[in-house]
Amino acid sequence: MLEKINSPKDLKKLNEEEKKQLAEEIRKYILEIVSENGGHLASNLGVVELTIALHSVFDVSKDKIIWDVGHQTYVHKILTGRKEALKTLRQFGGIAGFPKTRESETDCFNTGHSSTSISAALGMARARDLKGENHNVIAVIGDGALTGGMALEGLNDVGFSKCKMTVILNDNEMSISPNLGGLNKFLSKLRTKKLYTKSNISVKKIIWKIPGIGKPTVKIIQRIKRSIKQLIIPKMFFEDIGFTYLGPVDGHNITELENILRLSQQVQTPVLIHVLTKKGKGYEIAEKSPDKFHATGPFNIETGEPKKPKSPDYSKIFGKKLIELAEKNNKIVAITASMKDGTGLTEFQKQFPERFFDIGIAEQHAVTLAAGMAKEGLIPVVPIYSSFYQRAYDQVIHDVAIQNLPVVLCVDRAGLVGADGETHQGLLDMAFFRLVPNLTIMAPKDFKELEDMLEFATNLQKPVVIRYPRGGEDKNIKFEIHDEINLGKAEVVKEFNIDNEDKPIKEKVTIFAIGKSVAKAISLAKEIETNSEKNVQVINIRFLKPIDRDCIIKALRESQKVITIEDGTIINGLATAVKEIMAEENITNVNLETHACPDKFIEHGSVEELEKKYW
Ligand SMILES: Cc1ncc(C[n+]2csc(CCOP(=O)(O)OP(=O)(O)O)c2C)c(N)n1
Repeated sequence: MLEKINSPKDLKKLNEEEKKQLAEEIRKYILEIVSENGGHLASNLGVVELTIALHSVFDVSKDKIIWDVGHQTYVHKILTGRKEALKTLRQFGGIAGFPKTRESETDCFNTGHSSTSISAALGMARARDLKGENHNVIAVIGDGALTGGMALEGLNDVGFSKCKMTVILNDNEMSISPNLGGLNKFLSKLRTKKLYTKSNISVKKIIWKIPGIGKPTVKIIQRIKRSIKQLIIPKMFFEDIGFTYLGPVDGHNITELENILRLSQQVQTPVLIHVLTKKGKGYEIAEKSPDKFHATGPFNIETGEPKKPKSPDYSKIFGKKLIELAEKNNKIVAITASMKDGTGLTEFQKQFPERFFDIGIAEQHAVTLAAGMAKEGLIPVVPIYSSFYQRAYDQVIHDVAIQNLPVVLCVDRAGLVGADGETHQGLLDMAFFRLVPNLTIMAPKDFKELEDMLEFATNLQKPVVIRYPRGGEDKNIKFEIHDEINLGKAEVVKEFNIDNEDKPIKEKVTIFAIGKSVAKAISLAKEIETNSEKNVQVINIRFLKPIDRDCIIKALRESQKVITIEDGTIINGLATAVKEIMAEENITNVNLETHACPDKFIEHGSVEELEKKYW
């Protein structure tokens, strides 16, 4: 079947049995590709039938489907002419793991961060109405993404708008880990309802079509249905805020899905279709561990084991050290926005369940929650990926920094992250946090320094950012020097060589580096000294803020050349800080070379490939 499908038009020619067969072939195809390239497996296996049904009923040459987060669009890509290209999934120069408008017109809106689809869809629906057009707009959102504040802001407005649009709630009871919270409790009540079937849908459909009485009759039925629901499910939230709720429907039954989607087309106001799916469907190993197979590196299909053994990474080191600190200090609490495993908090939860809070995909709430806790004397530690901290910027400013509250903001996945591309690169955090008064900003050169910084931060009694990269330490550099952490003090990790007569020194070079770039600076220093007669010192800046001004001025005065290296954007990071000091101190006789990422959104590829291209 898969061979016959080159566009959604081909799909429309298939009968029920053929579509079922296609679904199985697509599963196998995705499994093979993700086991080779890595990627988001379980979420894609869960939406195979839903995607087939959507493309069977709607016409994406005019209808708009917006996929929330967008990590579950591999099936959509296969069905919209990118079957072969999917073999290059997430590779440098290959197809992206998320929807990209530049890749296909059928990717009508870029996503990557959670909970944006409903707002974007409503925007498109309102634009359609103002332009007098007539197509369908559909947002597909998971129960995890529904926990994000933006999704609820969107629902609120859609319900009020009375716009014709559809929200498909893909409910698999999982975020990355099991979905938690009050909304999940509410959904679990809906899940226990009898599933919608073809027969009760078609009766309604027929009534709808009777001229004159169709619509009023359906409205009466809806009202009765609603009041019955009110009896069974106290407060039918979706209907109360302005949606027609349809479902729940079996998300692995293509025919039932198509029926309910066709029915939704007839409703002229907002519809929410509740679709029940299984994350990892069809691959038993992923069905059993959907969290492990949410996003995975290459793995062996037979066993599910990773092809490359996992080595220690910054997130794990962070999690381990936090447990050690929390054992000694019972004020320490940890908050995660639905990223318990990714941020290294799994063991912390086991050890301190009452001091661990998984609050849903809600970074803004996470930070203000932490501020509240800090105000009352706790020491909240909040690890969030760099690109998702973008969500919580105002909360960091308004709730944490202005009140100078002791929240430890741990910026995980800082710098280039690789295969997830533009939306996930952590290149902006130094730049945007540097603007915020009262924040202390640090970055460790290795695991040991992360541990020291975390201990320092939990004792600081001020708001503090610690940023660290994805993955592990630089394999080629082992640091012997670990000076004690002192607020605003840099560390010399390689001194100038002693001047001697056999090898006279022509030029002194200082390299300033921060975070993982310090290891690169050591390699660069060796390279310069091997290939020239220059004498190089390397300074680990440690604190982007407050920056060690005295140390920088001293180095600027004694060097003929200065190099800065940082794993962030060139704007408003370390290079900018050094340039500011040079201007303020009127130091003009130093040659400055900067290494940072350009002022550009950086595509997907391996970290090594991207570093080579951009760093
Ligand atoms: C703002 C933001 N925070 C965190 C993430 C990381 N993330 C990606 S998918 C996901 C879970 C999504 O769950 P759900 O919407 O239910 O989709 P499923 O994978 O279960 O199909 C999370 C937390 C993100 N993409 N965006």
